[in-house]
Amino acid sequence: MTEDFVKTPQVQTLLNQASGLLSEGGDKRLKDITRDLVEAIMTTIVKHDVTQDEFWSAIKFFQEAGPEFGLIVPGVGLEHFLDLVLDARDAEAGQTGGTPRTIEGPLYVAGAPLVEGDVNLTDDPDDTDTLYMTGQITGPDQEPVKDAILHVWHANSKGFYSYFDPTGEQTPFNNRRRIKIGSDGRYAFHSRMPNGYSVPPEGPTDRLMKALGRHGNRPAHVHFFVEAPGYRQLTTQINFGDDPFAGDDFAFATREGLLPVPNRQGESAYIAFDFELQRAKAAGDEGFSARARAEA
Ligand code: MBD
Ligand code: FE
Repeated sequence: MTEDFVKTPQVQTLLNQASGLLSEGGDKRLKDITRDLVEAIMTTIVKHDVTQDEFWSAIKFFQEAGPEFGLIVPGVGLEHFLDLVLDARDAEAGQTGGTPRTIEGPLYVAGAPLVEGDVNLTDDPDDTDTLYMTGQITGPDQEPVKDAILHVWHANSKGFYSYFDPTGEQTPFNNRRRIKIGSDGRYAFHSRMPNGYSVPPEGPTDRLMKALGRHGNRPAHVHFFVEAPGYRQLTTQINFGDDPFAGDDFAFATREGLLPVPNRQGESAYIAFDFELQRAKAAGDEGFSARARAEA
């Protein structure tokens, strides 16, 4: 049997019926996308001679994976792919330049304290070195961006994020802040050094990664949203350039220009990193994607 089987009238009619294309109501765009997605699965089944056992074990995997979908999406490269799509659309529209975007990941929590000045991010005890990060947020002509809000979040020295910590040892906004930036665009914060993240051991993502001959580790990193009136919202992160996983991130978030090497001096480490934003052009450029996010 070849993949042409999917193109037979019997299967094509099944696809049109199942995706609602022959029904009156419903959402036309959802019908079109459902149809092509299901057809792609059918084609994959035929192409690889997928057995009954393989198919049903895949379904069982998805049923168990539910809560870890936010990890599987970056793990299989889909979240980075979305960045590549946005980059390509920007290039087509001539909207380029500035600090590269990179993936948000599933561990942001809305509602972190809004603070000003030289900010401490870490509320909870953590016996490790101190990270000092400083820099400036500018626009395309190097003008300081006024009235920005810099959202920062990162893991603790065990690689765990507050709110999502399986040990339950962190307060809800540990290592999470929204920093209100003044008219000079400058920011400064310090915190306990994060360590790299690993997916939950033996969970669905870990099992998938192992079955693919891969791992579920990320280098130590710090996440950012940058928002400011008149500028395009930026989602990005810096990954520590000297981390063993800097060149082998399971989530594909590391990018050229986003891999600073911390300047380590005894128990302190320093990173200087500037953000350059694009100017907002289209409606909605200033705002966030409609992704569902945790809130505390
Ligand atoms: C993370 O901390 C993260 O940043 C991403 C992208 C995926 C999983 C965990
Ligand atoms: Fe992260």
